[in-house]
Amino acid sequence: MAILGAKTFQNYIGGEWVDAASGETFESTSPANGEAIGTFPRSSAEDVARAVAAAKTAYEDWRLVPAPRRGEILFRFAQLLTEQKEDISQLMAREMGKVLPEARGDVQEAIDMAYYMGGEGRRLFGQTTPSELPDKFNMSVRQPIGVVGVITPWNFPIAIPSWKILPALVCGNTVVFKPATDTPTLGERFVELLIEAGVPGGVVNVVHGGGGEVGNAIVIHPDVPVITLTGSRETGVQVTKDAADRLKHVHLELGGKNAIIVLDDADLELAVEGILWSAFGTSGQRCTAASRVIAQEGVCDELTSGLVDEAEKLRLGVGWEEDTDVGPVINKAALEKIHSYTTIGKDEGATLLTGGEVASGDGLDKGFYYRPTIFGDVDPEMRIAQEEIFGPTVGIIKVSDVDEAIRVSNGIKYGLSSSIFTRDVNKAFRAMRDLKAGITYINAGTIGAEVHLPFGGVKDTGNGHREAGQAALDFFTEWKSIYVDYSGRLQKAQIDTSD
Ligand code: UN1
Repeated sequence: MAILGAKTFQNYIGGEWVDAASGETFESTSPANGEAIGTFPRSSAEDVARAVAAAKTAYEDWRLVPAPRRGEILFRFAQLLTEQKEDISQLMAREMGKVLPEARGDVQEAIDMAYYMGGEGRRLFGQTTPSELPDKFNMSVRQPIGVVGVITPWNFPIAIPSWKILPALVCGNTVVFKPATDTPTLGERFVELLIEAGVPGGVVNVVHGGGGEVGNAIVIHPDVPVITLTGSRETGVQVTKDAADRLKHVHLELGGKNAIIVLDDADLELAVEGILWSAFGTSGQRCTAASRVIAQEGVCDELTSGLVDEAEKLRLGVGWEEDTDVGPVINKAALEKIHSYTTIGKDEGATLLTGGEVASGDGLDKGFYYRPTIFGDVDPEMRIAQEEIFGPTVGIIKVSDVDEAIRVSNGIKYGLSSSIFTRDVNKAFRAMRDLKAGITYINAGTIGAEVHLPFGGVKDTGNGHREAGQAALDFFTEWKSIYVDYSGRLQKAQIDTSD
């Protein structure tokens, strides 16, 4: 169903739609059925340089626009997104593959963020505090930093750009945005709506193309002091190294290997539901997806059979059909990687309980579909229990008590999301304290973060920064401390006393 036709799109630089300097292009196709979605400029460092120059010029005016006015543009953006929510969700089901209810959630997350950050236009609070000296006034204010390089993934093609671009803008920064090459149409639509909402030319620029060319050119450009990236650990390490010489501010949201703990006293039905949603929602392609289940021995068998029964009922198909539970994975390379982990798991001695194969028949051969996959008898040290698969694969690990459960949950290099199902409030509070992760859920799965709380993880999931919530403001501004001396004489802090 070609509702789009394969349109040709351009970059948006300094308020103008332009082709790549090279004139080269790439295609976006649907992972659901291979249909052509659009043709995009394959940009290079030259295009990035133009975009950065435009953003740098625009910054000098944008930083002086009163923050409440900047916030009002975000409110208009929220309204436009709301009006176009269904249309964009349909596009997302085609270009990215996720099922419609999740696509609507992705857009809703951006609407929520737009309202939240729009409101920040009238807050962006600093502090006032007494001075140690008489007739002196002290305060701290947030200041914008400059041009922000925004590099986003395909799995939340509207929500994640909103987490980065909207706080950057309300704080007074300008943006050079590189959307993922698997979902460029959605990135483009995001920018179109920002323009319609009233963002002036040059304040947001979009440059399409690959990480090696466009992403890297943004990261190393001397006039981009701030980089925010959601991607793989490997890319995060490389970006950190490339940005180090210029001491850039780098925000990273990287991998996860999130676990759901189910204790003997848990509500099993609820746990099964939470695991299915967290493991197979978005075909497992969330940083927050659950790819490990840590089950206490008293419930492990019952939980396992419940999970396998329910997983086998999930319907695979194109995301835009309302009765589809699980859509495709993003591309052929992802499908191959996911399947390679099935082989690895079998070779390591885990028991394949269901799935473990590329799905075919009923038109599924036209896209990239993988059967929801569950491994039993998983050892915490196996590769399938340690490495991020980013697909619909989950391994069940049996443990004897809550201490072992927490130890196993923490026994990975990542630390994004975590979860425990228990009716024992003491154990729940221990988990809240001891799970080494940026997010902990009690009696819910590992996915479903809300925009007004900090989002991110510990250990190899990031570098200490958070996005969303008030934490986002800390990344997209610099603090300035201001001292106003109205005594009319030179007063020396730490040296003069007030008597
Ligand atoms: C991601 O996969 O990088 O909490 C983001 C969640 C969503 C966002 C996931 N709100 O699962």
